[in-house]
Amino acid sequence: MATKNHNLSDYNPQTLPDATGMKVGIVVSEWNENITAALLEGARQTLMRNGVFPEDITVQTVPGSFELVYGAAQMVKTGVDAVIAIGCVIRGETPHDRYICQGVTYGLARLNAVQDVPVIYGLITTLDMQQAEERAGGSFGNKGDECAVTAIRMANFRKQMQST
Ligand code: DLZ
Repeated sequence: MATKNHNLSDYNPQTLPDATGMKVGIVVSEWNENITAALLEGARQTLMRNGVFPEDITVQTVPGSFELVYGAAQMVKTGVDAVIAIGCVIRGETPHDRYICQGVTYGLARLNAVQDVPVIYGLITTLDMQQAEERAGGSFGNKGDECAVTAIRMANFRKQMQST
């Protein structure tokens, strides 16, 4: 979570494992596309800045955040080392948004529990568009950067577990 003391784009590159040769799948929701496109770009740039080759990044879009669970479940089967799920749910006039957030959060958590490839939670859940913009390259940084760093760390974690 972004706070006044934690910018989503802050990380120490020297503590990151070598990401050369890592394959990363990114599933992106088309809802609130102005936000999710910025998150995607942040994730792609941070992956490449840390050694992931552009051709090793696979991007697929889904209609809305609720479809991220299905998208990620399919993406993990393609031989990637980590999957990043990117979406943005903004509070509406009804509780509908909360059901979507619950479904996505539970679905992605379950995927992490039952299958082998780490799935990274890139869902922004905000009260309004301004809060989303602040977390998509604005004053709180870019959640896509945080997801890319987490994907590299978790792919490396998996690699280490497999070699023990
Ligand atoms: C229906 C809906 C609503 C109201 N709000 C959002 C949102 O803020 N962010 C988002 O990513 N998707 C939203 N959706 C679409 C659902 O995620 C889903 O695509 C549809 O309910 C169809 O399954």
